[in-house]
Amino acid sequence: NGHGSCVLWFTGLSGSGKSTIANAVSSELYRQGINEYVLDGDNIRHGLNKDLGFSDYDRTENIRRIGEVAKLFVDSGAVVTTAFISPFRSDRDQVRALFEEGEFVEVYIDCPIEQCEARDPKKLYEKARRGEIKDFTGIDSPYEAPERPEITIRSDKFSVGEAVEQIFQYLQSKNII
Ligand code: GGZ
Repeated sequence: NGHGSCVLWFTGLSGSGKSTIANAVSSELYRQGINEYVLDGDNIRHGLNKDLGFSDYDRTENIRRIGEVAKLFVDSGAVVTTAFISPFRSDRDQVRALFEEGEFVEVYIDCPIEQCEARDPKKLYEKARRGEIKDFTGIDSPYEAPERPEITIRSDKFSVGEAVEQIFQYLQSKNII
């Protein structure tokens, strides 16, 4: 297992491309024989965190538990990718504090909300605008953008492949892979 470990902690709005880019990074890491794992809504919100919803309290608890799970994977030597909105700066900073210097890599998937709303693959923005979903991030629940993320990706300007390239350059520059 000749590589370092870290968590690539994606943050960004619903529809910004977090899951798509995270899964593309995961595939390429796997292809390169790197011990990697993805934590996302599919394996966390439907399992460990199925008791949690989208109140401020529940989001904070969601992120706290994901941070602890990510730490277990990093301690086992993996490169972990997480894809959650994680809207609160203080929650992300608390997760950062669990890790050694350099192990927590904040990846801001920066996309204007207009673009996310225009894509709206699951029609969730539409529902939020109609008041059918409340506390929706960016509509009636806040999103606090990172101030000093290790990596920022403008997902409205770059392709998924270019985003993956940018993340790999970072991992190589830090001798993680
Ligand atoms: C935001 C919501 C909400 C509300 C359901 N606000 O685009 P998606 O569908 O697939 O991703 C969103 C996902 C967000 O879950 P996270 O665990 O990433 O959120 S957090 O980090 O804030 O805990 C969206 C769907 O769940 N979804 N209701 N009210 N997103």
